Amino acid sequence: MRPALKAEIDKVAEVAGYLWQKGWAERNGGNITVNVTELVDDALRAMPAISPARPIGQTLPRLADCWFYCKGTGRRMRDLARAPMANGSLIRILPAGDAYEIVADAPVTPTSELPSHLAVHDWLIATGSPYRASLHTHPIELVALTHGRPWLEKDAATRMLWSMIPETKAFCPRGLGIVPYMLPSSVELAEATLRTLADGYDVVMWEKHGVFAVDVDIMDAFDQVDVLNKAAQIYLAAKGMGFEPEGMSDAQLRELSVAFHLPK
Ligand code: 2HA
Ligand code: ZN
Repeated sequence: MRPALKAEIDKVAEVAGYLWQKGWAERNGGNITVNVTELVDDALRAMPAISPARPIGQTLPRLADCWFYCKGTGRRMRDLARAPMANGSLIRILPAGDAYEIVADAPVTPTSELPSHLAVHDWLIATGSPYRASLHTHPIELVALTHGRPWLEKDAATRMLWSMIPETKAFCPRGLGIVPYMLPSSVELAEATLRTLADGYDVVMWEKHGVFAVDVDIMDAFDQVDVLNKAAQIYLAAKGMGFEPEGMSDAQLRELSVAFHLPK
């Protein structure tokens, strides 16, 4: 395997370990897909498939001949951290963009969320985005927040989380998009996620379930979720001490945006 591709998969394994350590990845919770097309060499391209072609369930012509590393369905993040190619696989999308085949290393079936992840990757390509990684995980304090009705109002959680510690706005400058509760793995959830990403968020909160994040690579996607969840922990720590945290002021948040050239 080319060193650049191995390095990218090693990053996925490192992040999978963090997800487990943080308690965000119970059992087989969460999934990861990374578009590795630019990292695949001719030797790998020439390799025969080790699975029959399987339908994606939709046609995504922009993904024709693209390659993805995908966590395996039912696999545990804590196992993927040790053995990424035994708990995930490299797949190739067929030229028609409606089916995929597994190429390496083992015939590990990709995440059950593959259709929604691939729809997001297709949209990222359509918009000319440099983002190549998508992450779904269950960060405890962020999920807890979505059990409080006021935090589900558009940008209410974003405003509060940004105001807990300056790093949050600096490193998650587009904030936290909100998707109301929908059945896991449903087409409706996938479509609502895409709409919310298209609204300009990199991290989307699924009410009472988890987050879906995109970024240039898996480490950056993880970092955005990590800073948001840290802010939620600070909020809850202050509440646990028995008071409502003051939060940074609007003026202080504006000052930060100017100093760091942030988009919002
Ligand atoms: O893949 O977390 O929501 C397991 C999940 C689905
Ligand atoms: Zn989930």
